[in-house]
Formats: sequence, structure tokens, C-alpha cells
Amino acid sequence: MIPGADDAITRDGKALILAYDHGLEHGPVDFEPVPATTDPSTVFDVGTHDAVTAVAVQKGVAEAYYPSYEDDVTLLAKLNGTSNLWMGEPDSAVNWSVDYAAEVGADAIGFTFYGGSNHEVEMAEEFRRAQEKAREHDMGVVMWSYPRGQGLKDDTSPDTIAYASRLGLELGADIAKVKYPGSPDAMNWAVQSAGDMKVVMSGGSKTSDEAFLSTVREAMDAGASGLAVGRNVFQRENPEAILDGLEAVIFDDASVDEALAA
Ligand code: FBP
Repeated sequence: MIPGADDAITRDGKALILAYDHGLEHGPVDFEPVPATTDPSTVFDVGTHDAVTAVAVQKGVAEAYYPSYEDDVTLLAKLNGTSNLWMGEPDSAVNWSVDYAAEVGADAIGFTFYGGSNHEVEMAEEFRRAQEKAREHDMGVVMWSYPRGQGLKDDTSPDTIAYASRLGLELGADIAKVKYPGSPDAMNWAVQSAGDMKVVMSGGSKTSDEAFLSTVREAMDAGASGLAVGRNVFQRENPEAILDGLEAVIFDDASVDEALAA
């Protein structure tokens, strides 16, 4: 972690990253609730909302669509990713170089790291190359830190999520994105485990406005530095409304009731 390296993708030290790499990770099935989101322009439009500090996409989507949004959106290049069609032990292909991501206009890179996978060693070496190259370009580094693999019994237990955030600090991320471990105490343990590095909560599958904002409120109260979210925003008919609420909770310290009224 280098203090300030994430400045381009944070506001007041907090992040609201809109993730839209689901076409690769899960397939177009994630776009079925709101079919217009199959078109990346629809989600880039959402990403122009003031609350969004960066939009995370894969190479092909960035190449084709980011040029139309470069004045209004901060690009986070999701460097690696694997389809749901892959049936092996968790692994993630590096799909573009950091140099090329910088050329396309990215201010930060995102990298999935599956601690505990049989491929952990190779993934750590790939992360090392990407992280050091990102430093050359003054780009922020966000680790999607998702422990998983055949040896891991519970990938969201408090100790596992604390280990996930710690791996981000140890390996040189500026921000670690972790799954919510189920309680404020567990989230606080994950935040403490990361030292001065920022920890943001991962969105997860779509829930109600109240349930989602309550979980984000809990995470923020536990010391999280924001959110990286996909489906809980773009699978809503009115994504701007939930972004208004998230902006209130994350940046204005609003209660859930205040956020629901935002
Ligand atoms: P969501 O908020 O929709 O959960 O997105 C966050 C994210 O990390 C995406 O960047 C990624 O596509 C997806 O979750 C991967 O989820 P998983 O590996 O758990 O299926």
C-alpha cells in the first residue's frame, strides 16, 4: 500500500466502485433482470452518477466503450477474470497488461486473488507483476480478495475474511474488496487486520433497498472504506435511486432511514 495511490478512485478517502465484469464472471444471465444492462453503455451511464468513484470493467468493454465516457467516468481496469464455464480449481486469467490498461486510460487496476486455491502461488506471482507495474504508472491497486478452493470450508467466516483483507495488505494492494462476513464485529476484525490499507465491502446478489443499505451502514460503522458493487445497483430498475442512498450512507454518514429518503 502506498498512501494516496488510490486518490483517483476515492472521494474523501472512500470508494464506491461500480463493478461490471459480470458478463465474463457470470455470463449474460446477470443482465436478465434489466435487459438494457446487456449494453455496456447503459451501465457506463449509471457510472456517471456523482456517487461512483470508479467503474471496473474488463478489457474488451473498456476498449469499446470507455472512450465515450472518459470525461465522466474513472476507469478501473479489472485485469484478470474467468468465466463460469471454467470448472477447475479457482483461477483467473490475466486478460490485459497494466501497460495497455494505462494506455486505454485506467487510473487503477483490479485483480482477483483466490487465496487458498491450488493456484494461489501462480496468482500471487501474477499479482506481484501487476502491482509493481501499476506502481510505475502511479495507478491504484484493488484486490478482489476472495479466499476459495477445495481446501476451504467456509469462504465468508470471520477468520477467512480477516485473512482475505490481510492478504491485500501483505501483497501490496491499496484497497481490498472482501465479502461481508455477516456481522459488524467480523467486518471490524477484517478492517483491523488490514492495518492502514482500505477495506471495501463486496455487493453480492441483489437484496431489498433496506437490507442492502443496512448492510452497507453496518460495514461503514465497522470501519469499511466503502463498497464495490455490481448487481445490487445495475439489477435495479432505478439504479440512480440506490446510488443516491449509497452516497448518503458512504459519504454523508446518513442513517438507513435518511438514505431511504434520499
Ligand atoms: P456484485 O456486487 O454483483 O457481487 O459484484 C462484485 C463482484 O466481485 C464482481 O466484480 C464479480 O463479477 C463478481 O462479484 C464475482 O462474484 P463471484 O466470484 O462470487 O461469483
